[in-house]
Amino acid sequence: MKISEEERRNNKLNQDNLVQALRLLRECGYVILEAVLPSDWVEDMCCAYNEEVKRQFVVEQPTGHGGISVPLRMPFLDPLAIENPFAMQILKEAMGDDIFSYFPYGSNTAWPGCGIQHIHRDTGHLFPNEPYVLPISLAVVNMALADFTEENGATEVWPSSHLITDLQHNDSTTLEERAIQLPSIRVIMPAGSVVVRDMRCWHRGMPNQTQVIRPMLALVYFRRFHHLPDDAQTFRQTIPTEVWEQMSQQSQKIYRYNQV
Ligand SMILES: O=C(O)CCC(=O)C(=O)O
Repeated sequence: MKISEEERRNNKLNQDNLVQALRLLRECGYVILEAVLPSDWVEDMCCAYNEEVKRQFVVEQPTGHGGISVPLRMPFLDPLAIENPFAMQILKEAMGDDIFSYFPYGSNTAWPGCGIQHIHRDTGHLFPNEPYVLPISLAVVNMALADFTEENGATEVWPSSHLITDLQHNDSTTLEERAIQLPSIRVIMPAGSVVVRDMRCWHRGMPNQTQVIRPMLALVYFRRFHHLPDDAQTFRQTIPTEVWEQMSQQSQKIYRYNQV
């Protein structure tokens, strides 16, 4: 989706685009907001990300798909990243005002020379034994810190695959086998694009045939149910008080389950 200059300036989708974004998320399983982040912001974030990658991989860089958890400092804590206004607008409408997330958040990097990832989804259905598809409850917000092209490994996704249940396939049939007859697309997009994706959507990382890494931030948001996820402890990191005090009210609400 392309948004207008006015929406970009106001950091807010207009009503028509919000409706369209919600429809795409519901029906296709993802929505791509093209180049919504300011280019100088993306450049700074990309530099900081590359520095952090160098710091975390001093000896040798990985060769496959993967990423780093980003540190709890600027620019990684910038509101455009941790509470991106377009993503928040869509996700609050889709999953309610009480969405929450955990620190640290992650990233997906297609390293130079990486191969094809297996087709997977980041989460299954909430009630896998029922023949119903429930509304979205887990979403990932991806931010492209570089242009995503066929050459550098733009992600491949299967539109509407989040609506496919598994009842016919409780045997050992893999998603690879199930996907053979289904159409897929590559997420070709300019740097600064924001993708909101239902985590049930089938996808895979693709080969990066260039010499530079293809970086993408990945922030996960949960619908608030009546209790916390059982494994919450494994994902949480303590937030230093000085970081917490610099966060907006909205961020503090979103990250309220982290210890400070
Ligand atoms: O890096 C990519 O393009 C996709 C990787 C991904 O989504 C994953 O590992 O779950």
